[in-house]
Formats: sequence, structure tokens, C-alpha cells
Amino acid sequence: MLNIESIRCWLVDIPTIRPHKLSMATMGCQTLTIIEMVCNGGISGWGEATTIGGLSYGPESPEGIRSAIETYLAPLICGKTFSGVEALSRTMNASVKGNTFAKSALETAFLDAQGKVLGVPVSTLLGGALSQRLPVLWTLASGNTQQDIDEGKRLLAEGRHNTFKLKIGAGQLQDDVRHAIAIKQALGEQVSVRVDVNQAWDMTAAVKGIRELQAGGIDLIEQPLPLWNHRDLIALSQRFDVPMLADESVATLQDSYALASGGFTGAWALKIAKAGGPAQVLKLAHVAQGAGISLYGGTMLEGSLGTVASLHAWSTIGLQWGTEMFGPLLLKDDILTSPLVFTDGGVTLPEGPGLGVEIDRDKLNHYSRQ
Ligand code: MUC
Ligand code: MG
Repeated sequence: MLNIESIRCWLVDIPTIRPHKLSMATMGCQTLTIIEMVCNGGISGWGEATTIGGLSYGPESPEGIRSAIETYLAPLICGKTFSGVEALSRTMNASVKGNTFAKSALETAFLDAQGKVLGVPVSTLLGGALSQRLPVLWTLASGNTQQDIDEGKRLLAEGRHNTFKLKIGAGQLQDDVRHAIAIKQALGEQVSVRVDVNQAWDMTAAVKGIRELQAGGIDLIEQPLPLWNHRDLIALSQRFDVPMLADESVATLQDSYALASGGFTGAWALKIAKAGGPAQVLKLAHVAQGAGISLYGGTMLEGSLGTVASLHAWSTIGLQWGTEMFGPLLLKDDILTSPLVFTDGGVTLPEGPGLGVEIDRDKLNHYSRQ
């Protein structure tokens, strides 16, 4: 039983190491919505809600997330006692529709506090870690083919990553296809290269583009169509040998059921923000397991807190396509006292109660909006 006493929110702006170009936005900075949930006994749980490019990626902005928490969610749950995350999510869902990013930050903070009280890691609360290390790919998205090739070769030589995702969809179809195949050829046969179209194509463009990308050796095609188009995404997954990865199309438990029961084959990018938290996202994973759909640990390009929360969830399930939990590496600085350790194509799950990390309050204040 945990009583939530108070919740505080910060908007934290951290510059990226280079512009990160997606089909809908180019990021030079990432805004993290960070929350501290103080519970009985003075235990603090921490959570993060992060999106990409303001309102260009999803329906919640950093400012909107903060407002949803401060105006609606915090008054709803502060002063109440919860037995666990199920009771917490039922209370939030009964009075607040949607707003899964905001709810994810709160569920994360609750799990962190509960883990600290019980003296166990968040992964234990979620079913128990199967592994303390998870694979992590890197996204090449400078917007320039040669720069992406150089960056990929450098990371391969350093041994930090051995798998890459490319962001396409902003350019002309043929230019995007040429860009992806040039990078695949430069990085070599042994290196897995995937693309994320972020909803930029219609069905005609998708059929043409995917045919060429498949012939060029691309391993996985992420979200080629608009998120609402489940019918054609299912058709693409059945038409091509190269698998489709559903991302924006599979946010809620209801999306997961619709895709699975509609005959989708391929993989899903799980994200704690889309589903409403590290416990909620595992419900989608179980639908996938029942339907024979593969899994992938996805990021909203969160900072370290959101990344660690996701890693605790991913550590409890099998991920056939690994993870993309590199968010902290895209940012110039961190708000943790000790950064996550990324080596040899993977990241290590921190040990210790709760999330297993500590906030550097000076850094938090330094990067916070006043
Ligand atoms: C997305 O759509 O997958 C994940 C990695 C990356 O570079 O962008 C995100 C968003
Ligand atoms: Mg994606």
C-alpha cells in the first residue's frame, strides 16, 4: 500500500548532439517532462514523459503533459492510497481519457517508489528480469547520406552498436530508397539496417518503396502508412517477405487486439508512453505473444529516466528485434548522477531498488524551464 502525498513536475530542455531528422520534425533539443511523486515515509518516485517534436509526433505535447498532470491527474491521485499500479491506472482511466504519456510518467514514478519501499527493482514488480543486458541499436538521422555512413562506420568501429535504423519519409520516395540502400551497402552484409517511415507513405508509395528496400537488403520496415490504416498495414505484412514493424499504429491494448485479430504478421514497437506505463505496455506484449507477433523495445527518445523505466519492462519479456533505447546517447547531458552504461551493442539494466537510478537535482534545475 502506498499513499501518494504530492507530485511535482519539471519541463527539462536538453540539446541533442546533432540535429535528428524524422519525417515530421527535425529535433535540435529534447524536452523531458520529469515528475517527482512523494509518497508516505518521504519516499520519492521519479517518472518521465517525453514525446518528439512538440505536437508533430503524437497527441500530447510536453506542456500539455505537464498541464494534464498538474490540473487533472495529480489532484485525482494525491492523498489516496493504492495497492499497486492496477488500482492506480483504474483510478486515472476512470476520470481521464487518453493522455497515456502523462499516465506513463505517473505509473513509472509509482513503480519507482513501490520498488524503493519493498527493496526490489521495478523489473521484479513487473514479473522479474530475464536478462540484465539488452541490445540497443542506433538511429542514423542526420539528414545526409554520407554523414550517416560515416557515423555508422564510426559506431561499428567503436563497437557501440551493430544495428541501425534510418529515418526516411521526409524526402521523395526514390531519394529515400537510394539513401537507405547506399547506407546498407556501405555498412555491409553483416549489419542489420532497418527503416522507419513514420507514416509518410500512402499504399501506392509503400508497395513501390518496400519492394525496392526489400531487394536492397533492408531488414525491417517501420510504420510505412498513417497510424489509422490498420487494414493496409495488415495487407503489407502479408504481401512482403520483409517484416513490417507497427509503431504509431499499435499504441493501446485495443490497437494490439485489432491488429492481431486482423491477421497482422510481423512485429510491434512497444513504448511505455503509448501504452500508459511500464506495466500497461506489458499487456500489449502478452497479446503479441498469443498471436505469434514479434516484439521490439521502442523509444520516444526519452532521457535516462524514461529509458530505464522502459528497460525494466523490456527485461521481463523476449524481444526478437531487440531495442532502440539509445535516447540518452542522443542528448548532450543527463539528469542522473550516474549515466547508463552502453557498450558492445547493448545497455546494462541498473541494479538496486526501484528504477535503480538517482536524480542529480542540480542538473535537473539547470536544464528546467523557469
Ligand atoms: C520512432 O518513431 O520510432 C525512435 C527512434 C528514433 O530515432 O525516433 C524514434 C521515434
Ligand atoms: Mg517509429
